[in-house]
Amino acid sequence: MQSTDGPLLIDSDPQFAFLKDLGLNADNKGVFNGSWCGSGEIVTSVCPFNGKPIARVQQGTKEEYNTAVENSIEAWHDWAKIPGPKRGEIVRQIGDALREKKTELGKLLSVEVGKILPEGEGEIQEFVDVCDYAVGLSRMFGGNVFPSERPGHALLEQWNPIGLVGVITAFNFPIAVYGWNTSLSLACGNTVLWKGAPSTPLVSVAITKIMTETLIKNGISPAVCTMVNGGADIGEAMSHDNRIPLLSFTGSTEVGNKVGTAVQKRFGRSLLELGGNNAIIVMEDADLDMVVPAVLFASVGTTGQRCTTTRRLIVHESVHNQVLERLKKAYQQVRIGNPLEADTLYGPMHSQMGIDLYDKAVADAQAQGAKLEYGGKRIDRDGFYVEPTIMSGLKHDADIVHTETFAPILYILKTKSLEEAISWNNEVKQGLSSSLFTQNLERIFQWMGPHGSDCGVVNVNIPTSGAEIGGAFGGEKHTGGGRESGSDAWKQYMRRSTCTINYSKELPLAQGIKFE
Ligand code: UN1
Repeated sequence: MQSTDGPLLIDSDPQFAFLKDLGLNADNKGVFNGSWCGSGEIVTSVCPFNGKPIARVQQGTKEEYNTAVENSIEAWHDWAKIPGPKRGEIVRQIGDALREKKTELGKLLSVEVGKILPEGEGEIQEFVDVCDYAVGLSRMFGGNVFPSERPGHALLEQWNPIGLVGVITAFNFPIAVYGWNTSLSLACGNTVLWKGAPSTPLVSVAITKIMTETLIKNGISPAVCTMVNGGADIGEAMSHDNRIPLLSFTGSTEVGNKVGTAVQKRFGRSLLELGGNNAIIVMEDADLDMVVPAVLFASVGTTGQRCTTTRRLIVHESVHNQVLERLKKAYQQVRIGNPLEADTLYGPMHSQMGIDLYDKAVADAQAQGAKLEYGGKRIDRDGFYVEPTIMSGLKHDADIVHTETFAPILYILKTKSLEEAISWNNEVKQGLSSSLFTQNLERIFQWMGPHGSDCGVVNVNIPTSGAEIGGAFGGEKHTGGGRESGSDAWKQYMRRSTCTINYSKELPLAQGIKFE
């Protein structure tokens, strides 16, 4: 059980002393709106691997939120004037500051989110990588020049910053998702207001300290990166706030639907990164030595709490039993433990809520005809631990198979053909990530093409999770349609000005219209 009473780990447990090097204390102000404040509700961050309180954070009030918006917009006027490559230089320094603290920040993710160390550090690396990308981008976001149909005219486009970008992140990837939104926003000339999940307030405070220290060192208003800890009230205020032209939201489809509707109602822009129900398809010609570790990483990694986690494993009937047996053996070898310990591969779930969702899904699946192949129970130890779980025997269209449960549960399904497997891949409401394991070239191109996977991320011979930052990340249908990170995702953080300039002494009209 979790507890908010008792001594705070930051003061009482030497394992947690490193948090002070990240500028964290027993009691922290949870708002940065140009200066540190926070006079709202006090929340206690709870450590997922022992259920004990780490430190306290005081959230923001509506007034403090309002000041954050005002100050960040004021800071925007100067920030947007700075040439792109100079803004890129600041982003480069932010990347360096993160590199320096990679170990400590990775550990912070272990103690507050529950990630194992390599995955915690991987998340910091994702932010660092996207900073590098944004540095290059700051010299490259170019517009087109088109041939004008009129003599003495130039037709071109210029990309301009849009202003204040709101970023709402989920508990499971607070640093990477904030990172890819923020580094792109900054390079593009926007300022940022961040609201993290209420259960990861220490991450928000520590990262904002690094961001604002770098800004101050360069003589830039730190209100370029504002942050408000708060609950649904702050999130709702952001979605209705006309002063936030773009809102990036990562979280559930249900909440994302509300956010998207509210933002659309005011003709704002939203970037939605919502639920996934990702499948790996294994054909009979797949290299099973690659399939097993890939499925293991994608289903058990991050304790099943990535939006890209594999939840459905669709295996050709001729190799189904072999894959299942090998996978069960691999699951047996997963070292479960304290995520801070170097050889742990599988840590706790983030919170009690995750455990409740897990219990319910295991029971529902069994009621719908599932056979428990592996796991299925809570683990009797301190913290929020459940067994990684495999279930077979369900129909491809069973309710539970079509439900995203944010927990380490894998449903294995038996298929007769690639066509059938693709139709099952596509029949769920979500459309984030998907993978096909095959050696057959024809199948690979079928999978990538118009009658293949309908997801935003379409992989071959790699897991569904663990995307690189270079491509655009996001998904279709109930996943929300947003694309963040690489490729041309930056365009969403800017407004396009189509500019027609007449440098002649005549006034010809387009389409040859005479208006005399
Ligand atoms: C998320 O789970 O919210 O592809 C993001 C991945 C990571 C991002 C996950 N690069 O798994």
